[in-house]
Amino acid sequence: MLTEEPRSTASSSPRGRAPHSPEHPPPPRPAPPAPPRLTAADRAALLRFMVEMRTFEERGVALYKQGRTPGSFYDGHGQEAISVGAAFALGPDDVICSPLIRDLGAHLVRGTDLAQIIRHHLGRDNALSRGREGNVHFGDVDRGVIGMVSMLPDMMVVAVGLAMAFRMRRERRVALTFFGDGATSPGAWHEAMNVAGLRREPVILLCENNGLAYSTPTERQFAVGPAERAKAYGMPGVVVDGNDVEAVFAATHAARERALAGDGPTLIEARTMRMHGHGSHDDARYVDPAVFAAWRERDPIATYEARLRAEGTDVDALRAGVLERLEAAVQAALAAPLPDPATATDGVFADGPGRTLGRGDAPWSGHAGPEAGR
Ligand SMILES: Cc1ncc(C[n+]2csc(CCOP(=O)(O)OP(=O)(O)O)c2C)c(N)n1
Repeated sequence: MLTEEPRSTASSSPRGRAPHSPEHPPPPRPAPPAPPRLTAADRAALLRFMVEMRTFEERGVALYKQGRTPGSFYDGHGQEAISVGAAFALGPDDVICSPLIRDLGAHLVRGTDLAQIIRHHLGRDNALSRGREGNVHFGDVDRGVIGMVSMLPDMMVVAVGLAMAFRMRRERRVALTFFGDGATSPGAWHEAMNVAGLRREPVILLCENNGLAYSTPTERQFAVGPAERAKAYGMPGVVVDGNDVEAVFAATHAARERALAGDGPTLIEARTMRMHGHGSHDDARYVDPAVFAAWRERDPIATYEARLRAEGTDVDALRAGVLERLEAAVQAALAAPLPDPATATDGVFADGPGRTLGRGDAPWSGHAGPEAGR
């Protein structure tokens, strides 16, 4: 059974150190280390994950419109740099709880096979949930990725709980959770922020601020932005360009270092734009076309691709490889069997021992710390 380390005396904080009240500020810490240098192979991998995400999602929208995808279809067009850059900064034992509907890139970086995800979207039997759910609530526990629930922002609470368990077990790992700007309004967000900040849990709270909660613009949603509010909960709030994959990587890496050093959570507010409606059923007519046009100039893939091309990466070959793998996986998924309706309730309820979280197997190249590549 887990037991909490001794605490609650007047002179000790939840971490057994001096409380960081205004009278007892925490000792100054050295500046965070510079972000690790990304190699050319790392950069190509970052671009490949983003291209994979967008190419698949464009295909997914088409399949949805052809009536071949059950349920609806959601995508992260314009936001690819966030889930890819953040997941790339994690170590294999860290946990993502959870990638949301715009975070396919995080699944790919963790090592979940794209073909598996395509089968899942098409509701096939040999897929992640074996056709048991639409297409948004999937995870991959074997790779340390917990699936989401739709209630905003309930996964924040779960992520903070995971981080608490890591800390109590003295494990050197962090939890990362994604959420939208819309998720910062309900009460659970404030509860999670409060506990995370108070107890200095090793959690990274990544807000994808795309300016819209469904059709509600942020100026009609909150008076103070998420990063500023973070300070009120005792953690830094870092604003980062959510369309710059390396900026997201660097911010997440720094937040991870901070968490591993015992300094607690960081809220990262990645500013971006959702370049479609909320889902394939939403034509986003509530967004001024000029706003889309301005953000299109800052497209995270086009800008990064131009940079890598100038540095000598064979972007055309990279894209051709992605397309070839994608088409093969789509065709195989379309030919794969649907589940037998008689088994619809099999595996829906937990009936065995709990499963242990597995590790991601993304192609880290040393930047995630000494444990990378173990
Ligand atoms: C508690 C709760 N209320 C309402 C909804 C319906 N809903 C689903 S997504 C969404 C908007 C989410 O906006 P945001 O968090 O900014 O994420 P984005 O879709 O912009 O990525 C809403 C209102 C929900 N899932 N949960």
